[in-house]
Formats: sequence, C-alpha cells, structure tokens
Amino acid sequence: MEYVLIAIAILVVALITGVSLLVNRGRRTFRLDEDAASGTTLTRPRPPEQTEPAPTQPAPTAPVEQAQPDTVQPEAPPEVELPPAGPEPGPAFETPLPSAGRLVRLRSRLARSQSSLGRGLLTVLAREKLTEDDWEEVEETLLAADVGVAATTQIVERLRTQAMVLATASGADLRELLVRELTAALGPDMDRTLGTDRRDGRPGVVLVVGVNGAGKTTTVGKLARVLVGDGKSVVLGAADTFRAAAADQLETWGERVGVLTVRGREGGDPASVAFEAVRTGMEAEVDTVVVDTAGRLHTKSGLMDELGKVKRVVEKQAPVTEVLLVLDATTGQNGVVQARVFTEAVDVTGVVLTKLDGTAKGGIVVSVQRELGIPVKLIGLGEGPDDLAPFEPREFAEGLVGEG
Ligand SMILES: Nc1nc2c(ncn2[C@@H]2O[C@H](COP(=O)(O)OP(=O)(O)OP(=O)(O)O)[C@@H](O)[C@H]2O)c(=O)[nH]1
Ligand SMILES: [Mg+2]
Repeated sequence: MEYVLIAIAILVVALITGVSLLVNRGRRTFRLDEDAASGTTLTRPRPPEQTEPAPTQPAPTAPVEQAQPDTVQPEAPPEVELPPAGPEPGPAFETPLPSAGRLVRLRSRLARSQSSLGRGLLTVLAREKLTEDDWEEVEETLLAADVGVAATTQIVERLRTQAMVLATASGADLRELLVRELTAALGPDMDRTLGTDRRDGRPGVVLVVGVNGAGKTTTVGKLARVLVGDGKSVVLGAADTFRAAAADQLETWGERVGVLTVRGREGGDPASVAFEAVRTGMEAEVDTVVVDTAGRLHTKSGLMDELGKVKRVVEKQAPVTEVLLVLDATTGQNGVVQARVFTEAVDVTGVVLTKLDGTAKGGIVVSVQRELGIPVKLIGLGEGPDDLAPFEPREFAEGLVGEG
C-alpha cells in the first residue's frame, strides 16, 4: 500500500515538473531592444544579421528540447546554452560594385521601359520616303517621352537634315543617327562630377532633397553603396525626423555596408541632426557625409524654409558640396516645376532621376537640364541596392533607343 502511495506521489511530482517545463519553454523569448531614440544618437553599423535566415536565439537550444517532446524525465535540469553575447565578428559587410560601368550593366532596364521611344522612332525613320505625317509622328513620340517642346523641335530638325543626307540608310545607320541626336540633346558637355570628395580638410557634404516618395532615402542608401564601392568612407545623416521609420530605413542601408548613421529623435530638429552628422563626419575624417531629408511639397513655403535652414546650419561647419534633388521620372513635367522651387531654396547642383525602369518618360532628363541648366548626375533604374548609376548621356541614349 505504502509503495503504491509513494509511486503516486512520484508520478504527481513528475507531472507537475513536466508541465512547468513546457510552460517555461513557451515563454523563452529574448528581446534585442533597440536604443529608444532620445536625442541625437550615433548608430554603429552591425554586420547584417538579417541576411541569415531565421537568426538569433532559440536555435542552439531547440534540438535539445525537441529530442524529448512527450516523455518528461526531469532527472537532470536541462542545460540551456545561451547564444554568444555579441555577433561574431566577420566579413559580413557587403562590398558593392564600383560606380564605373554601372549604366552599361543597367541599360537594358531603360530599353525595356522605353521601347516605345526607340522602337517607335526607328520604325518611322526606316520608312522609304518620310512624309510630313511621319515627321509629326516622330515629334509626337518625343513629346510623349517628355523630351519637351524646345528639344523636340531641335531634334526633329536635325534628324530631318541628317535623313536627307543619308537618303538610303541602313537600320544600323539610322540607329546610330538617333543615338547621336539624343546624346546631343542630353547635354554631353555638362559637368556631372559629384561633389563627394573632401575639400580643405573637411568631408564632402551631400544634401538630398525632394518631394514625398520620390526615392530620396533609397537614393541615399544606394549612393552610400556607390561611394563605399568606390573606396570612400561615409557617414549618413537621417535628417528626416518626421517619422522614426525613415531613420530606421536609412540605418538598414548603412548597416549593410558598414556605414555609420547619425539619427535624431522623432519630431526633432532636422537641422541639428544634419549638423551632428557633419560634425561626426569631420571628427571621423570621412570622405563624405550624405544627409537624407524629409519629403516635402514644393508648394509649402514653411517646409522649403526649413530646408534652407538645414543647409545654413550645416554650413556653419562645412560647405555643402552637393545638393541633389531627387525627381521621380514618372511625374513627368511636374519635375521641372519642383526643380525650380527647390533650387530657389537650396541651390540644387544635381538631379537624381529615379524610377526610370518603370516609365517611358526618360525624356524628362532633357527638359530638366534644358530648362534649369542643372545636370542629371545619377539615375535610379530599379529597387535593388545597386540599381543606381552615374548618368552618362551616350549610354543613356543607347538605352533609350534599345539594342539595334
Ligand atoms: N522601380 C523603382 N523604384 C524605386 C526607385 N527608387 C526608389 N524606388 C521606390 O520608391 C519608393 C519610395 O522610396 P523612398 O526612398 O522611401 O522615397 P522617399 O523620397 O525617401 O520618401 P519620403 O521620405 O516618404 O518622402 C520605394 O518603394 C522605393 O523602393 C527606382 O529607381 N526604381
Ligand atoms: Mg525618405
């Protein structure tokens, strides 16, 4: 009888221990709390843990627990092996491609989206005898691609003269003719050097501005990769304090290539974050500080004044060597209006035209440059991390016309 009672007691104890173990297992979570942003903080890049599938905690302990799912034998307490305190150091940062030759690699994206322009023009030009109607068609095609009236008139005139000279031209000749005329319209002599180098012992400072959703943060991230790929050291400034997510977005870009991000409190003063970023860059003696700003409508004068202030405050420490206006190519001629207002506020020195992979409006490059005299310096050709290329007129024209 006593034996039975003892056996029952042992069973009960075993059962309670088993149940409590199961409950604890469900509760074993680890929190990798981010530093809640208070004031301006410097975020040191970490090797990108995200690249490893299903990272972190339970991995080392899981096999131990799975080995005994039903039968609970609590003779010895389970050994819980905690993951190492910090991530293992290693060559985890990505090494992006250098900027040289990027447009050649990405040119097919342009041809795909622009096929209407290149193919349309070549079809007309290949006709035996070009009538007035044909030339009108050429004109319409160029206008539809946002080339703008003045440039279109000029291109058509030059094409007409050339076509007369080349009375019996082959397809390859016509293609070359078209590429040459488009290249000429793209301002091949404009200076497209990016002001990213150190000057007078101070880092190059790049301010990135534009309307909401144009692709600023993505461009800053991609630009950091271009610079790292070209062997430069970089600090990023998350002066979009409007949303915390914006700083997170930028930080993620920086972390992947081992670049520091200076960020501020949500709702904080963007000028002081930009100031702090430049100060950090000066202390660390980096080559370039790139400052992302919040999207703003060019029609809101208060927000445009704020941008002016960001620039002025930064310049108390180091001159802004490049102001990049990011324009979404799909917005067409409105880009020209935006560019005019932004340049009044912060003296834009270069345009980044994004989303050229998804539009047939590549001609906007011509209008922006002509009407404002500001060179397009970079173009975005996709959402991938290395889908940003320095603008090269000849390569771009080749892309617009498509493979012959
Ligand atoms: N297809 C394509 N998408 C792009 C390109 N550049 C940016 N995008 C996308 O455009 C969207 C907006 O990009 P963001 O960089 O967040 O734009 P933003 O100007 O910083 O936006 P705000 O900060 O809200 O003003 C994202 O989904 C990007 O992936 C590009 O060249 N091609
Ligand atoms: Mg942004």
